[in-house]
Amino acid sequence: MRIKDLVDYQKTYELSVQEPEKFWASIANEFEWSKPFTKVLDWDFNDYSVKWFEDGQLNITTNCLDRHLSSIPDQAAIIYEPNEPGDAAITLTYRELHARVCKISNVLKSQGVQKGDRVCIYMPMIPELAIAVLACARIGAIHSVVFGGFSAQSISDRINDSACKVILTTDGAVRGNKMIPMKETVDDAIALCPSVEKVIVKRRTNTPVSMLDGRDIWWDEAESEAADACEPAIMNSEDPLFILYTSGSTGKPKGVVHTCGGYMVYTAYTFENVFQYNPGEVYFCTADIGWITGHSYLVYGPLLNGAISVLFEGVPTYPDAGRFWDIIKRHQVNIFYTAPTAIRSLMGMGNEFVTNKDLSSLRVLGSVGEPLNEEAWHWYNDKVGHGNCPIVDTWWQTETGGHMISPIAGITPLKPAYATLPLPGVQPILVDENGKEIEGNGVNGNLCIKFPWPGIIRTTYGDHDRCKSTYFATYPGLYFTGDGCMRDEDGYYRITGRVDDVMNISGHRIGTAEVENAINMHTGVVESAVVGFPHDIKGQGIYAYVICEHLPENDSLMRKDILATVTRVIGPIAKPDKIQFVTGLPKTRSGKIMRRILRKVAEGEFGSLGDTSTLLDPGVVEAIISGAL
Ligand code: 7RM
Repeated sequence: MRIKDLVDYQKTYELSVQEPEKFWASIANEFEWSKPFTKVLDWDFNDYSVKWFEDGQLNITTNCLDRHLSSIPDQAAIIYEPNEPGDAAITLTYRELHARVCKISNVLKSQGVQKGDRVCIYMPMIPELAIAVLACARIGAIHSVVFGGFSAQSISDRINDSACKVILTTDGAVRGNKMIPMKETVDDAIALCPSVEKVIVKRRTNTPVSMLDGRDIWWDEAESEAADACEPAIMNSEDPLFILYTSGSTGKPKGVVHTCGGYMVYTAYTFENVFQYNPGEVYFCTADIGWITGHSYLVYGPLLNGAISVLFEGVPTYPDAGRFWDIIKRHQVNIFYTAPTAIRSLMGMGNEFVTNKDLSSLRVLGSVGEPLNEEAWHWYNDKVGHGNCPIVDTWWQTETGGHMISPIAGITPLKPAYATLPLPGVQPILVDENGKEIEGNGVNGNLCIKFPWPGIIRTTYGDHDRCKSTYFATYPGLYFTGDGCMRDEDGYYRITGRVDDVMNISGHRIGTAEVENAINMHTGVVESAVVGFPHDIKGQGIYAYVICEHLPENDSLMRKDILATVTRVIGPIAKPDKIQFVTGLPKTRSGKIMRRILRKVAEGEFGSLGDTSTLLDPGVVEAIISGAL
């Protein structure tokens, strides 16, 4: 079901709105189901529940792997580009990937993992991370990948929330010129995780690690003894496929649950259409598999389409800021998908790293994670795409499973900094604070979606009420995205950023409350308030206002100590860029922190603080401003 041109897009979009069940059923029927579905959709956005292809049965790995064995067994599925540019890249064909996934499936089974069990994966970007994900899916275990940059505390919170039975990790990791411990961090994490029975450790760095007898086993030994065939578990369409934790405006990150059938159909459809993927093309997504982009558009979407997916272990600036371009040349990449923060940081390092590179293989460029500003759009278009690669600025979320508002490469007329138009099956609506629809064009509002699509979040693990209240209670009957959005005169959508207390730091979602809780754990801290502020490279930076018991004697040491605490509690990605010690916070009479004012001060806008009449103590604001100057 590939969209051919703009007229076809319009016709397809119409059909998807008029007859959504017919539309999605015809796409879903292109896959292999062990039992075909007869019912397409059941939904309720008020008492939230959504079911797609409910009575169908399938295994997503049959569709990612087995299905390609008769047609393209010797074609590359994954090309692994190691951290060191001098090390040989490793290609896994569909046949090889299938065999290795089966082996690890058998290893997991032999370690007691059963259908429905939760398995945590904490690994660097090596092929075994993708293999681990697919092995879980093959036996019906629910994977929960935790990004390799998170702290031991974050891992144990996530493991405990979903009672994972097994964790897969490595001895260590290499990223750029840094060596990073992995097993050691896992050891610290699971000291507080009673559910964990086994730890499976892949060798990567040959760093010495402690291996507990009876609990810890070596991946390589276990894999070498395992059989290379494993029958896929037969899953109901609505059985959970994975949990992925993501930050919200309150409390601890929540476990977003995606299910087998709908997620498969949605990631496959959007991958093929948005990138207009052609058989045999090489596709390179720079996201880590620890985030939703890596799940949907490095592993599942590409493999479902029999694509060739490049998996890069390192960082964009090692050994220098030309690394991405060297990889594109080396593997003759046709489609390149990255984040605005990477584009901006490479742009800042000078054109000499990109201008002399052979990028002639490129056909399509993509962007994801945060707004792509015009300056970065033009640099990407001119210096990387040489003016002849469409840029697909894809707007979507962990909760949406796949692309929602995005150009279709080469088909949708582009506008810099716009996600452009909704994909087939996606029905956006803008509402005001009272939930009233804002109709017409040339308007701004809160972005909601009014009809389900197959990739929509099903629940937040272990707490369905949290799912209902987070996404379906703000505007009854609608899925609320948390984003602000403008619809211009042409009906084109431009995402303006979060309207809740979620920050977007280099494309990573971090809740202000999470960072505050971490800062408040530091000894001597009484209270803190955290806001995002505009940052040239990261998109947003983190600004923390901190009240201490006593004004610190050594400001700079106290700042460093607080950063160490945040790193320990969450991870280095949540470290504030600025810490300002204050003696009071602007609060309303009811005790609510007025973040609006703190955001203005963080932006350096002291003149236009807006309405401050509800402040309990207006003097506090003057003190904060003079401290910020
Ligand atoms: C895929 C992903 C989701 C949040 C989302 C937005 C922001 C993502 C774009 C974007 C503007 C884009 N999942 N966002 N893509 N903003 N243009 N193309 O990033 O769950 O980690 O984050 O990211 O605010 O709500 S996520």
